[in-house]
Amino acid sequence: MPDDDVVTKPRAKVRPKIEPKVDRPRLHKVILINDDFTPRDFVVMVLKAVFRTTADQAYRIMITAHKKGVCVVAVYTKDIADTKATEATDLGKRAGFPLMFTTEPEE
Ligand code: TYC
Repeated sequence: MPDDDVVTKPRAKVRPKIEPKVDRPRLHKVILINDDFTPRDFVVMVLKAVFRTTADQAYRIMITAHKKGVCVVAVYTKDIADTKATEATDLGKRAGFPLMFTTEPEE
């Protein structure tokens, strides 16, 4: 049979891919809490300054917290989330407002 002459190159063995066993750090949400005293413009200013949002994003986050009571601002590693929440809360405190940011781990 002429086909007997055909030499098939052996295929390289496919090695199973070994996934590195590195757990990605858990992310933490920064949450904005509504209150009755902090002016809307002040909340927007803090969101832009600390979380680097656009004016539009800041307004949407502020108005969501205003209407629903809370709003997730962003997610970061724990250290950064805690630092930003403290920084933002302190800006309110220094201006005499009860503005409050908290953090919680993502599921
Ligand atoms: N509720 C505030 C007001 O009516 C505005 C506000 C919005 C304050 C969101 C805090 O997280 C907040 N002046």
